[in-house]
Amino acid sequence: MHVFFNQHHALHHGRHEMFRGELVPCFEVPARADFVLEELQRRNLGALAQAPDIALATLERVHAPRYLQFLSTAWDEWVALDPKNAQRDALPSYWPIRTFRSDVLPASFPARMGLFSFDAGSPITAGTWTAARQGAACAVAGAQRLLQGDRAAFALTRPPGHHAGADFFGGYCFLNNAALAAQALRDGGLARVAILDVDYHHGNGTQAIFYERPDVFFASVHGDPHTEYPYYLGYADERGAGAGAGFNLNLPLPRGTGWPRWREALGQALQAITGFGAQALVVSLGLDTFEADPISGFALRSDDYLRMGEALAAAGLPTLFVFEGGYAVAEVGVNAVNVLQGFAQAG
Ligand code: SP5
Ligand code: ZN
Repeated sequence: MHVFFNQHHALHHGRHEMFRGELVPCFEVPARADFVLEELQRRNLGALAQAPDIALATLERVHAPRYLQFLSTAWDEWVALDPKNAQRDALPSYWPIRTFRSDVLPASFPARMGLFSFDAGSPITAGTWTAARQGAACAVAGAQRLLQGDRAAFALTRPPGHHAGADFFGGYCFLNNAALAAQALRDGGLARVAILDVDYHHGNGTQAIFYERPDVFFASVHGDPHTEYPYYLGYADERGAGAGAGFNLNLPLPRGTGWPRWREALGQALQAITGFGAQALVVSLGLDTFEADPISGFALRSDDYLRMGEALAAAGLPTLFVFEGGYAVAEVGVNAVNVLQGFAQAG
């Protein structure tokens, strides 16, 4: 299986995120991707391949031009506010919640930062734009492998992507790698594409991007948003809207959920995807369902990820894995590669 590793990922290196009134060290750290790469090499799984740069027009298939414009200049604008900002991460402080306008683009950079984000946990750093763009390039390159007939590919992207919407960042995500890959599969000629999101957190950005579309089915198994981030989306009654009605499936599960119940939900999601008639599958592969994850509440064990890979293989679809969350840093490599190995050995 081809592995597209974002060689620029470490250029995105947030120092702090806001948590309960304090700046705490970021959970989403560069070492995460390095551990996955090391484990791939240890098991001799996957052929490392280089992704070509991604064109702005490809990003615009999913993201709004004014958002991309913001993101591409954000760091320079942040430092222009105060040269001392070069030593600090950029975090938003203001948000245009209901009754405020979002059609006007304020001249103020902090005001625009809030317009294009939904939390204070996703710092922008000097290399965020370069890293995010190259991560997206890896996802799209993986999609191209499937279009060329490969059974599977792995986009080892960082920063993650599934919380990012068409015009907002948040949840450590800036560009929606999985959505860009699904769109590339559509643009490459596949009529029906499915995205299955197995990250602990609901993929609110991906859902929103495809919510009114019948050509990309979105299914997600995640912590119940009544108690879990991102709180404001991911409920079971969200089934899609307009032409997309019926093409969105959320399977929220309570904190403490272990493998047997999780596996049942996966089966339900895969059945819906098969029924939809998907021609290819994009898996938003978060490993924060692991029992030792520091910010999540499920109880999957390392061996369960082998079974997860086998179950995904049984769907019989060309499959692109896109790396998302997973913050038990020392174990994230073993868990991610277990999914890939379970998948590869099943067929
Ligand atoms: C891609 C992804 O997995 N993003 C997740 C973003 C979650 N951000 C909110 C984190 C809340 C931190 N809670 C800390 C609990 C410490 N015990
Ligand atoms: Zn997550």
